Amino acid sequence: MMTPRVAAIHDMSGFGRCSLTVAIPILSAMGVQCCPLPTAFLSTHTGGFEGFTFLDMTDEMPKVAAHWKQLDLGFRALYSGFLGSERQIGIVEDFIQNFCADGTIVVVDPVMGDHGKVYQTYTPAMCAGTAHLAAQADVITPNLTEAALLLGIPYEDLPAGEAGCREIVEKLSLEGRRSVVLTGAAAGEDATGAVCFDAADGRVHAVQTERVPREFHGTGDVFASVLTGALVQGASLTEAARAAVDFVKLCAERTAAEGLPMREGVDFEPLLGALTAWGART
Ligand code: PXL
Repeated sequence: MMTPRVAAIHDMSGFGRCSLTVAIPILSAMGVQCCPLPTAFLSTHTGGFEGFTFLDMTDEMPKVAAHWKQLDLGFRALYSGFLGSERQIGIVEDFIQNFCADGTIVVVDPVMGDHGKVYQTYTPAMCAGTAHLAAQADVITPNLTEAALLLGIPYEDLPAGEAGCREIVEKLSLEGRRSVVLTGAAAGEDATGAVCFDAADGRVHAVQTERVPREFHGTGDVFASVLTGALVQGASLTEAARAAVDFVKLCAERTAAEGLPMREGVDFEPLLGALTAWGART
């Protein structure tokens, strides 16, 4: 079997473990070839660092897409995340149009914010554009902050509890046409994980684990990367969400035990071995 290939449209942040520095090693460990299409190059991510550099790659992206098209490259999944400019919304939409074939899985992580706050570089126009882009996805992976932005309601007004999460994913499913994996979604006290609407069966599934009582940066990127890798390797949405929930939990436990500063992300590198069974072939 050919090694499945994914186009990963995210920023590259040199320090802080997020986006491409997470997606590339995770997909590789899962036996998936990751082809990065960087949206920006930053010295660090924007959560908890002052004075980060930001090189916008908007002008480069259509040229990369055109070369890949000329090479007739095909991708099993298209996976987008943090974008660097408003113009990139249309560029990513064009990319999806151009590279979507039979069986291509389009995963859009509608990266916009966390903990009720919008990220520093995300303008209101970029948030509106992200909702537009997400309409082209087969699967979206918002956290609660992003779910509120996609629904156009204040974060504080999100429906609460497991019943609330179920309501949110159903509302975000575009009448059942799109799968939704809501992250950081607790179905009970001391629990956390994902609540998923699966467009394949029209049902909502809660995929939960015990909560590690601390906040971490970059867990959304770890989660969405494992989810994408598992989907590409043939898992159902619920199986993929289970793999992602379990791996993030493993990372959170290790990072909490080490007392790593939040802005350094989760210490996932020593744990990549837990993912390699996904890529094992006889
Ligand atoms: O983890 C999402 C993310 C990705 N990329 C950059 C970020 C963030 C969140 O802060 O700053 C550059």
